[in-house]
Amino acid sequence: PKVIHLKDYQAPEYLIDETHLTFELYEDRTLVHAQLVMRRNPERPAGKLPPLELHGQQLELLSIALNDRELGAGDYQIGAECLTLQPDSESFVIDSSVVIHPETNTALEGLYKSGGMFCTQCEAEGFRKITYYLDRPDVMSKFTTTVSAEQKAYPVLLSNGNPIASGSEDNGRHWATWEDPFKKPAYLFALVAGDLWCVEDSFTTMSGRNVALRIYVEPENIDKCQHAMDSLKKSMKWDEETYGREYDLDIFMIVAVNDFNMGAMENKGLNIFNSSAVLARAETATDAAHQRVEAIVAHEYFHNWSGNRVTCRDWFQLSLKEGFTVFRDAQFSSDMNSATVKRIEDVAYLRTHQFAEDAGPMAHSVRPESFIEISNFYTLTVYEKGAEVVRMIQTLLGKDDFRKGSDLYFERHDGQAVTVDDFVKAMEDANGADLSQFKRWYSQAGTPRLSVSEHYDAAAQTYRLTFRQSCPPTPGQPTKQPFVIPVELGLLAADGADMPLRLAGEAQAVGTSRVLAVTEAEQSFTFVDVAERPLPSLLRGFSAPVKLEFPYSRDQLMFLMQHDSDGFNRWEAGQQLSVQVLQELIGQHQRGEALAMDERLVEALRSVLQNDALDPAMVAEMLSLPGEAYLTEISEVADVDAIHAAREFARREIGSRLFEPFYQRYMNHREVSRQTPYVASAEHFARRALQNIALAYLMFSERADILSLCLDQFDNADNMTERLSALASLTHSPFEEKRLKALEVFAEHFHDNPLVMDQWFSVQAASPLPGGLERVQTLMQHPAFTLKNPNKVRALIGAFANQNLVNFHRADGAGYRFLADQVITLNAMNPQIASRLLAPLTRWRKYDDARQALMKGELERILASGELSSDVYEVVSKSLA
Ligand code: B3K
Ligand code: ZN
Repeated sequence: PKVIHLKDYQAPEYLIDETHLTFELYEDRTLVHAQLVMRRNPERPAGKLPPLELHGQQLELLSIALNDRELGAGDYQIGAECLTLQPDSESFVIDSSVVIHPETNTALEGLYKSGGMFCTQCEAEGFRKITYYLDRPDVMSKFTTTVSAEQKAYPVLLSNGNPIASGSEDNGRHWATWEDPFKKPAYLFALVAGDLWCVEDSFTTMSGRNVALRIYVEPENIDKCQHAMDSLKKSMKWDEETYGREYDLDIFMIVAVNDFNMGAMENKGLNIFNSSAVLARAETATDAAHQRVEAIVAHEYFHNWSGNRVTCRDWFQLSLKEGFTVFRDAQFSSDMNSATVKRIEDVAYLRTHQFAEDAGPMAHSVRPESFIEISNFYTLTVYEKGAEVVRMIQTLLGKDDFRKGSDLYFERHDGQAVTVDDFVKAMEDANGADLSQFKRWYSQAGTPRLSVSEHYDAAAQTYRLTFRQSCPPTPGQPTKQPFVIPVELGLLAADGADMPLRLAGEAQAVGTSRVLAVTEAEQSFTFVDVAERPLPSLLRGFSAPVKLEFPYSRDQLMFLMQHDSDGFNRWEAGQQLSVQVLQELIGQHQRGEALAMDERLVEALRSVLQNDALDPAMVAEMLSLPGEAYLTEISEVADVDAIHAAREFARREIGSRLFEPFYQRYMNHREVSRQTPYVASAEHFARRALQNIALAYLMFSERADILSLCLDQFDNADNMTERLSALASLTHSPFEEKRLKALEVFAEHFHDNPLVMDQWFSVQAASPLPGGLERVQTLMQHPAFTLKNPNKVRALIGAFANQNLVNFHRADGAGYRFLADQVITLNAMNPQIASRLLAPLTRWRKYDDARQALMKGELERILASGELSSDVYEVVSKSLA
């Protein structure tokens, strides 16, 4: 396999001004005709015409013509990845016809069939599986697309842009032609043909244009589109208000498909979505699913500017569109819901999963230097850390100046394929800022550590904070230069109030919460007029993606939990307190001692639980102990069993010590839920979140009356959030008979709803009760399960390997063997899913010697298993390096 390097980037030799495509869809083959109006790239050196290399994979060539002259076998060469020919003029037209086989395409890349419909996924390099083309994002072209298919099975024929013509033939077939007036790279191409129904609405843009909005789904799902439609309209409005971005076509379409490798795809004017990211209604989708739909609809819509109008020059720049768009969708979600809760969720996710990636064998910078398979680089680092990097730019510049920068970026680069450097340059030029050192966030991998020490001088009334930053080595990067780390902070007085902040040298205090930029390996800041010894609140809102170290005592953390004016840091103090307590329990378990938990955590949580002034969503977040995966990430060597035992013990202890307040909260909230029709809004999410976490804690009591409450909620809830939480609590409980009965009733009721069945698989896959692997193996035989559907693979196998740590890591290695077997099977079917599924095995360095050997053994077995896709090969070989 070939390694591709950023440093080797060259502009294309040829450009494609116009692309005219014709698809003839049949059950056993598809014919694709492509007419490409091409010319030499004026930006490349003049002189002799270089050969033209068109990308193409798995294509059966029927004919190819240059300027209407049919080419013979001697006029071109076909390899596994390219067709090469020699143009004889600066401008020319290529006509090609190929046969492809969407009906047998299980990789779900290029043109494929999902159930009874045809659909496409071209990003990153899927278009080359459709026709011969310059399949690279810096080649932007205007497309027209004609699709023809049998009318009865495929009444709906869609592509990018606006419909311009359609008709029927007398053989039962019909056709439609679509024209996209905007130049775009091939990765944004889309086609859909199927028997679909649509929900229709409209949006009037800021300049008064009317845009038709359509969500296409299979007929049985037509009642599950309203939430996505509402989310779309909110997103369109928000992007106008927040970024001044208006939609540009007369129609915007979303299509939901069941078999899809990721969440969704931002194809111009025709977004294609995993049905799990569109369909949502109270009875079948949880609150979390509703919020995910809202966020993904927004994300894909926002790409119309950050991605489509301004796109990436090459795939090393992926974070240009992804980091920025994740940042934009996070801002949107925090404006629509509780901003603090959204931040807590994002940070918990980043610290658990992206930090693990950054510490593992696949660690790479936000702008990677090289790759074997680009599909492997749609990562937490490119997306989530990329979003943090954009967020830091906003924190350093301030909101208004950030907006000036984004305005300049969109204006300057509209219609272009650009780089991360261009983005940063726009931010600099709009504000006269210098972000040259800051750009190390794009080039250096790894999670920086920031350790902080303090010195208070009572006589001088000064308070000095000293910051030391370092960053561990990552593959290919043994040493790192200092980052620019924005640290938002405040100083709390003994009464809990924020003190005014005046740095030495300043004429007066500037606010009570401010951002300091740490730029050196070691750097101190001295505050003056500090009348009493303060308690620092550091990295407010998680102002930088670093590991902060400050020697807080448990009492200080409890104080911050009560008083910090920053909501995020109140939660963070609680997490740190929990981590300290859990680590103590882990140690006790490892030494074979009886577990005994620090009272103070229980008391701190009691006061949170009894505080009616707090947003219930915040209370729910604060009552959630750090997850096992996070405890793993922060361990030097993770002791899976001790982590699980400690956390379970703590949860039981909290459940029993706080039984009364939990019971009260539960009864109150359940009563309101009973009397209120389902609403998908922050206030209602919050109530249900606290109700359900209370139920989970109460269930630890194993009391019959609590079991009845749980069963009642399971049987009678009018929404999936309550029903599924009750099922999850039962599934993790020792009431075997009730648990099996509930699972059976649920499956009976929802067997024809694949997305609900995914939840059913996940709940069981994640259950820590002994015998987890065997349960998962049995479930793989269930009629609703198939390896061909990525959602099913994620729901069952993914949930087992990522969320059921005690069972996956069982000491005999059977969990690892099982996962490797699935990876080997999927490697041939769907390389992208196979490569993602194997991530847990790549983390072998975190475990004890025996487990390390077992995990590596499975990676070696995958490597030796035969012909590997580039996707799986890259991840396995790098993990063993
Ligand atoms: N841009 C797509 C991801 C495509 C992944 C291709 N392997 C979805 C998104 O980030 O919006
Ligand atoms: Zn995206």
